Amino acid sequence: AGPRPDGHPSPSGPASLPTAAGIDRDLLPRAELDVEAALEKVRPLCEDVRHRGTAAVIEATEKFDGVRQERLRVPAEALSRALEELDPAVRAALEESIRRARLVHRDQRRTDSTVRVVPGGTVTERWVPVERVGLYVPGGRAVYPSSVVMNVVPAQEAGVEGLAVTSPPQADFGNLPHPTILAACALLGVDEVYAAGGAQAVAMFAYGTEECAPVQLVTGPGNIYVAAAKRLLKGVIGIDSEAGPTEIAVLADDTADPAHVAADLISQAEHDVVAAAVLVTPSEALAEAVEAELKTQAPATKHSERVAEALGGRQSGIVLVDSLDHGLAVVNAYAAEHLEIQTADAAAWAARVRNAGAVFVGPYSPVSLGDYAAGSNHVLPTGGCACHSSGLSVQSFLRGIHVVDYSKEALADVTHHVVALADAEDLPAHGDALRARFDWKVPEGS
Ligand code: HSO
Ligand code: ZN
Repeated sequence: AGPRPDGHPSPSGPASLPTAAGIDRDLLPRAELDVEAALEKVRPLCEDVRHRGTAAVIEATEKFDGVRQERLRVPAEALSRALEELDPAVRAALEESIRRARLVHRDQRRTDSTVRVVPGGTVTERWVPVERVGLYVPGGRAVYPSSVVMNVVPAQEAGVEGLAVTSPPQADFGNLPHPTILAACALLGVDEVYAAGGAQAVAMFAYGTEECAPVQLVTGPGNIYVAAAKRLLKGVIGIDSEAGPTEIAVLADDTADPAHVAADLISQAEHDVVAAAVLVTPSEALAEAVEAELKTQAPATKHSERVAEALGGRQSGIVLVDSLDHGLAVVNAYAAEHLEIQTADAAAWAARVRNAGAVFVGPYSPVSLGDYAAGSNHVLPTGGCACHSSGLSVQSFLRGIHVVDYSKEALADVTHHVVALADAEDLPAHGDALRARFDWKVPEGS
């Protein structure tokens, strides 16, 4: 990346970052996505789907995807056919990916817990899955059956009963979603699949149509119109966090293999011209060696143009730091979606990471492993959101409900406190609701 027009230091070359304690997050450049601008475009479309249902989705699909459909629901035969025709090596890989993800996500399940607050007074936390969830799977250039796994497995392990998947129809595949997407659904036992994409698909999930019952939660990444529809309909439905461009940060010292570091940076740059690939290192020798590796590896990769644009963008670069401690402060401030630690004693450094979507420890845990087959989830917070949010998990599909159960005596014992606080808030009827149960007296506190 070249020098920045706003006068901030460029991430390539020695950056004049402040001390480890006070990293200015504005010094760490990021790609920006203008979802707000798309909101006005998707608003009438969502309203139309709300009022006219399937017909509106079909019309929008014809307009935006150039595909004319009779119905949106993918027939069961198409799902089983896609699975039969799936390349056996891809099937085996998907099965292993599902198996590992299940192991990890099953362990995230929560058990109800009851706290006896006082004799006769309990609060139980009950974990209840969302009833019906809609999963958006992008189509077109990005065909990610792995993302079907990463969304469906936690939902299923959480106990979600109604699970519907939607993905844009592809003219090349008989106006159905990409066959690998259909096969992944079939492997996971998801039989409710729709051939719809864009904002109209999110509206279909949110409001329901003749074909598709409304869902309570929509997850999954999509283009800017999908993101805008999710933002617009949030409240009608719950949504997962908005997925921004992929990011990889690597914290490395001179024990790291520059060829591996470069390959990992390129792997995520491959996603998008606005993907971010950042190396943070105190070693000038490593920085130079990685730069040399990038110069040979990047032009040789299949999507070299996309990769070159991503690596050359202002969101990518090499940050030279004074020490690994300084580097740790930088990566914590950056809060990358993916953070690799390629240093001596990598596990100890990883333990000190506070902000990252997921951390990949040591030379044999590259991000690509996590993308497909580590067992971890690859739907992770981007854009710095890792400092307050987590990736997709079983928890994303559960709600914890407090169940309060007090006896007469237990309520009597605390009534004077409730009355005192209600009066302090000038909400005396709140206190009266308790006093009414005790002949309008305030029982003496114990
Ligand atoms: N790295 C992406 C996930 C993905 N990679 C899907 C390949 N396929 C965001 O975590
Ligand atoms: Zn990836």
